Amino acid sequence: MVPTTSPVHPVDAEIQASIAQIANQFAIEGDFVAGEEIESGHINSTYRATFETGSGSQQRYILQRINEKVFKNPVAVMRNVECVTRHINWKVLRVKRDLGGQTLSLYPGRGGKSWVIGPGGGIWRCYNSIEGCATYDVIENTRQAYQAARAFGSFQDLVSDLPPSEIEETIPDFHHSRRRYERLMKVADADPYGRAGSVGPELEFVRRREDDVSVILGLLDSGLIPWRITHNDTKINNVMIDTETDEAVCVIDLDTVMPGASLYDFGDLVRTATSPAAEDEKDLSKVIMQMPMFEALVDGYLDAAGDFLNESEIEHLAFSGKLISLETGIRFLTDFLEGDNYFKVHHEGHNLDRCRSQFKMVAEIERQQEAMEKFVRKVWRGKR
Ligand code: GN1
Ligand code: MG
Repeated sequence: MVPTTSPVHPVDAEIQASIAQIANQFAIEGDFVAGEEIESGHINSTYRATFETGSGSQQRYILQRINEKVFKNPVAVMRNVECVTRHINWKVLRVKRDLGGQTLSLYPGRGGKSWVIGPGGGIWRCYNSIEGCATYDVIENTRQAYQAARAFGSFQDLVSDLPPSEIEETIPDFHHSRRRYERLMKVADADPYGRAGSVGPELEFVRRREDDVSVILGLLDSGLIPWRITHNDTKINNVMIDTETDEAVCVIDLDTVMPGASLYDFGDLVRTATSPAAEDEKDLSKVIMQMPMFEALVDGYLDAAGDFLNESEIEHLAFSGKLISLETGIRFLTDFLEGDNYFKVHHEGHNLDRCRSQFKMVAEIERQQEAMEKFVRKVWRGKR
């Protein structure tokens, strides 16, 4: 069976010492006890540090190193994250009056910033650890799907009144699927690692769907759907879920919060939450778009975001799952052809495995798109 929650690993003495050294630069109380690695995400490196206070109680913290190959301006990323976490904390307290929930907060670092420089260089930050929760790489039931989608819908609502001028575009054209398409075709022609010969069917799969990559961009350009502040990386392991109640407690990974389309966020949920298989599953018969999971996503998302989405956004919810699966597959394939520079890989051909499972998801959605759209219309009518 596919393990569902993201794994946590012990680390050796040298890494323990580095974690301690970094943690001790943040304004956290007590003494360092232990550190461990949290294996989650393809970009940043994440550790958890446990501290003991004078009274003997233990407190955990999340330390994260920003990947500077991906985020060329990590200080701008930190400015965005500061702005978003402060705004959410403010809004949850003052507007929503929801004092019981857990939200992400940054701890101040030595030197007056919200980040510090680690022993080997690099920008590190420290967050509170959201307790009693786990992140899931594969979702277990429809309640989790409903909860996750509602949490991301609420997140879009929470950041909806952030002034766009406060948020920098930390990765330009992040969801510009047309440019992602063009870059793939260019690298396939140049073929710097001699790998293009092995991916003919995958390239053909993408070419046949060329028109799809311009659909959401066209809606944005024509004003049919609005630019919003969006999360942009709503894969299912970017929401903390209470391990007892399955309630979604807190949205994490705020590095790509930028202006975008609401559909990017919903689409990535469809890509990652409707299949019982891992993102890199090699047995493609296991990669399936499960209708009950999709239905739970629609219910959860519209319960939180139904009031502010417009008709055109609603009409494209099912399509958004297809587009983001296609776009993510294109990105994995591009990285494979470019020599695996962007996403962390754990074996040869890893990006190609990931690409193939994304394309299987595209095909699954195409097969069921009509039924998916019908379900969305039904829920939408019920809400108006
Ligand atoms: C990366 O960091 P992580 O694993 O949450 C990537 C996303 C992709 C995702 C694919 C900054 O997200 O865009 O959809 O991998 N993040 C960045 O699993 O590129
Ligand atoms: Mg991320």
